Amino acid sequence: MDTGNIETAFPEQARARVMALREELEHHSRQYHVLDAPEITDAEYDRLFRELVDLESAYPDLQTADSPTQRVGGEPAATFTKVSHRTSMLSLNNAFNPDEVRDFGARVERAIGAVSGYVCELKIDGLAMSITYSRGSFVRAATRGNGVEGEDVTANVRTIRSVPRALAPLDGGLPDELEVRGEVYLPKGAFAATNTRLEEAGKPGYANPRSAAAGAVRQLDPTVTAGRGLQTFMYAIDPPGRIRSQAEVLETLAALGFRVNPHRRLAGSIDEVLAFLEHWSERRHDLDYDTDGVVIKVASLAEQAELGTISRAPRWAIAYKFPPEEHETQVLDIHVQVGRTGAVTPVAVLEPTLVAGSTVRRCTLHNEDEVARKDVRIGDTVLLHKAGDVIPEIVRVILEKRPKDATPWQMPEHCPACDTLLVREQGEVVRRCLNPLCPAQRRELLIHFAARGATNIEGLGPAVIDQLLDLGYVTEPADLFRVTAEQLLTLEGFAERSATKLIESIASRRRVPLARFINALAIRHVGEHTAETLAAHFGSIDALSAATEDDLLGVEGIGAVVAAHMAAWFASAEGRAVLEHLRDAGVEPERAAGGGGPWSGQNWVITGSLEGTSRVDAEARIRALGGNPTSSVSRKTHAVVAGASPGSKLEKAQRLDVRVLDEAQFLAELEAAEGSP
Ligand code: 3BD
Repeated sequence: MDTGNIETAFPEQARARVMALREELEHHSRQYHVLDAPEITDAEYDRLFRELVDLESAYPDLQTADSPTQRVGGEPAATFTKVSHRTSMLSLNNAFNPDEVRDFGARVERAIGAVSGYVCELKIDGLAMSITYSRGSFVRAATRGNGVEGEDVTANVRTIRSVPRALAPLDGGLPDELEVRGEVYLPKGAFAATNTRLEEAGKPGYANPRSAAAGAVRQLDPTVTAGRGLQTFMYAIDPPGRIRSQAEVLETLAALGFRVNPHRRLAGSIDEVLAFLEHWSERRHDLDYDTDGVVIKVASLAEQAELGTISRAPRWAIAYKFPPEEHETQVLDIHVQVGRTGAVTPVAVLEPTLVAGSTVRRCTLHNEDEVARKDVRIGDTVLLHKAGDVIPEIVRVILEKRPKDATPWQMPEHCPACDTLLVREQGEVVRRCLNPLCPAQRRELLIHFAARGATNIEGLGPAVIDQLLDLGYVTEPADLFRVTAEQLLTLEGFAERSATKLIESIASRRRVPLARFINALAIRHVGEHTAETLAAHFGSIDALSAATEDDLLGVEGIGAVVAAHMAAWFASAEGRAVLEHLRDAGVEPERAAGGGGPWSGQNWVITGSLEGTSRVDAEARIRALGGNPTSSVSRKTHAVVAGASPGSKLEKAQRLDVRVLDEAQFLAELEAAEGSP
């Protein structure tokens, strides 16, 4: 329904729509702010929000204090300690077009007369954060939450490299307590990498960089946060001391050691502001982070104070929202694609269209539930956008343009490649082809095997693999090592020299690092990261294939699902055949450095102080034997060494029934192991 209809609608209808919109917005706001699990795009949310704003202004009688339009932000979630902000974090009014920006300028000038200038800042689509320094040292970080109360995420924010632990000295000194505010975000590249990693581990990826950033900030384990690559831009400081303008705020933040966005402009007039908006509407996709608009602030702090705030939004600032980068296109077909682990994914084939700087031809529909939820049909016209400017996504179907004969799409019951009945396991959203001989899986497996991150065979991409498969030269990874130059010459695009070159390149990959070899096997849930862990732990493919499910569970970072899949793969006839054939073809993964040794796979914890040796030395000796010195006690701990005044780790070891040694026993075992062959 658009506002054009609403103006002629009866108030009863308007009331019903307002109620429905409020309920819907309430729901999506919670999904977004509290659960980090948005179900609709930001653009869609904005559209609903806007519709409600328009309705409420058309029918002021329908306004209520508890409407989402009167409140911004979500309730903080329960898992982190709550903290009250010293002064509440304000929200921003939005402008959705240049006229509304002009209106803002007019309001400001009506209130205070001439304005000395505006500062334009890119609006980073991240998470608003407050960081407190006490006598120049980082002491606390809190999310914005509902603006009054947020969550204490100190331990996680401490891991972000661009957040200084100690402030740089400032001319004129620093107040004892200083608060800075800004945005924590995930660069587009780090967003893509996070999703790849999650998906490798069989977990769903994040919908966009913003929710990925929220996910990283709200991890219970700070080491996970540290590995995600969060970044920051700061824009506010409190108290401002002798600072007199927003431009100086940004300069001071940079001088203190914070990251400040370089793309800003001091505009003397609203026309200059509009020029900045126009410039960045077009160029925003070139940036390595998502920006959803521009924040325009009256530059002078004195003028800001004069303008004041109304219902927690400053009258001296406004957020201009870029028009959503959405394009209409047509769904030409819906294919189903079989992945290397048999997962079957519906993919929309689209009329090629330019979105956020590149042409989109295909777009994943994830799974059958998702297709049903959006009710995407072949022939439909859809609205397309890109999450994080990276991942194309169908926002919704434009129902008015649906062909009359379009029918709901249905997932095939059988594998499109081998006709095997597809299986949807309990609790899973995907259907899988479980036929290990499925040609589509085999193709994906071979492509994966030769790809970067796996054996990395230069010159052996999908096009060559497809031909090798078609001609019957290969069916499994080991066959790649037996392909001859004569065979290659029968392929399209090969001559004497290129054939020899590829043969050499394949031969050179008979020896690859163990981690890449493990990754190349394409075992479900085992990606690059897990493969590294396993290689470091077991040191050789023989040790790994001999490991029981329990052994695997004992490896730090390996969970029950991965352990079960690994064990099943190595026990299966197909898995064993793949390995044996590779061995017969002369493939020999390189032993991982540091792997092997008599203590291979053992996690050791040292607690308390040692007298006869230093902790660093003791840990080095554990490592030399193949063991892992770790810091926390769990059921996966092999043994705990209790030195003097051991503390809570000893208690935990006793509680979990983990073996405890004193220093003398430990040294005796060390020496015995070091003496063993
Ligand atoms: C940015 C308020 C003021 C200090 C209030 C003027 C609403 C998120 O890059 N300046 C920026 C950015 C955000 C800002 C202010 N300047 N407020 C700003 C901001 N360059 N994103 N925000 N915020 C921060 C918010 N967040 C979650 C829910 C509701 N509102």
